[in-house]
Amino acid sequence: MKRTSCVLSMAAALSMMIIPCSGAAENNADYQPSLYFKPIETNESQVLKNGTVYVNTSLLTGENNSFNAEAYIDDDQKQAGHVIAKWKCESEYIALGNLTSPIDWCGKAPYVISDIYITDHPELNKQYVSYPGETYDPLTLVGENSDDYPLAAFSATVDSDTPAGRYSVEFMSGEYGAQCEILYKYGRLDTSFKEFFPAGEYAKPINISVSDRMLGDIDNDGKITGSDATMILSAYTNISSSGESKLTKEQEIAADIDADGIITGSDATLLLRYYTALSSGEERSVYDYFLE
Ligand SMILES: [Ca+2]
Ligand SMILES: [Ca+2]
Repeated sequence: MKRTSCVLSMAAALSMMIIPCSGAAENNADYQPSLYFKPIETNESQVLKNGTVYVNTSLLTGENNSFNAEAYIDDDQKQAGHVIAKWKCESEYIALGNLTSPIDWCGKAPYVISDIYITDHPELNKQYVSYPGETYDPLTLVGENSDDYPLAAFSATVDSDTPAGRYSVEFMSGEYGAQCEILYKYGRLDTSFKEFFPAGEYAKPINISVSDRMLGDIDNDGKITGSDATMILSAYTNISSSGESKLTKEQEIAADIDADGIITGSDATLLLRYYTALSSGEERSVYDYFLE
């Protein structure tokens, strides 16, 4: 913790030295490096096509109710000379833990660096990872790309009593000193810096949909049939006419087949397509089917 605050004040000190940028950054004024997560699915927590994690709480045993995720930096210009990534989960039902250095996780880090600072704050449900640059040069990549290896890995444990709904693990942004920061460096001959504070589309969260049933099984009879698709279609019709789906929250989460946060006709169409495929011998699960 002490070492982390030291790193932060160094970044703050560097930020005061910013002078107008030249070279690579000027030619690509719109460019921004980004941070992203990659969740890893389990039997209980399935990763859908758009990256949303779908958790069926009826499968949670108490022993195995977490999924792992990795945090990455995507920096095509490869000028990052200092990287701080911070993320949090605001729900009391989802606990972040097991923050792990990429060296311990997969044997390699994105950058050649002597110290990676990782700080787990279970009491705040926040995790920090810092790659401090110590010179005017960008950090040296280990692989071809900045995201060949993760910045860090962690776990998210979902309480089996989690109410149905949509949750997220998100990169921190907005408040100086408590946000993600990527500092660009241009080498000894150009000692300027450029600061990025990834947010919005440059720091996408992990969305987590929690329900007590399988995706698409609206009536919770353990299988997907035409009546599930019909229920989605009526919910969509109800929403269009009165704004209310007339489904329970558990059903609403299970009805959002494409996990975009709303129930539309296309959710009904997708589920009907899967049901039709099932009837012709499709063996993949509803999760695997929609991955393609
Ligand atoms: Ca059903
Ligand atoms: Ca939808």
